[in-house]
Amino acid sequence: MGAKVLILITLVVAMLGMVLGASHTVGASAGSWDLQTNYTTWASRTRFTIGDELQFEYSTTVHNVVEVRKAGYDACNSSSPIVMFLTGNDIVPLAAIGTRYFICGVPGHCIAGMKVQVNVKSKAVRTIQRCRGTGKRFRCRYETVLSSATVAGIDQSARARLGLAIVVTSLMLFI
Ligand SMILES: [Cu+2]
Repeated sequence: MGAKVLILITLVVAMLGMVLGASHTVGASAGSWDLQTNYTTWASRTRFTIGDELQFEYSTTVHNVVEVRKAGYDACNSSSPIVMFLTGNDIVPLAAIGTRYFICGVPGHCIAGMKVQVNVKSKAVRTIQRCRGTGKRFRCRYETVLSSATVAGIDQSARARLGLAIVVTSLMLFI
């Protein structure tokens, strides 16, 4: 009875881990939403998929976040914003495929580099091959993972939990 409840909980946690996306703190880990970080570099090192979220962390006395269209992004013009964020700890869900554009609306900051564009991709599933062994004996198996799993720490742990759930489920079949 108790063991089955535990197994059920493990499975639910694993599934939640798969459904929930990753949270990307803009500029992390070397920076944040500031005048020093290179966001082109940051975005190129991060894979954004549907269900993820961006987190902008900054001092409200110094910066803000304005979501704009491409023209506003290119021209550093925040006069026709899609949304303005002002809390200093803004969570932006990435709910659809496509490119999103964010700039700092404080005069001079966007031109100085406080602008980031994020390309949101579908949560494609792919298969990876995993081998382990010593000497001439190698065992390989194929594993299906979400494409974001190689980048996001959250998804890494979700995959670990899923793996655990599969092991636990297999054990249950033998009991
Ligand atoms: Cu700013």
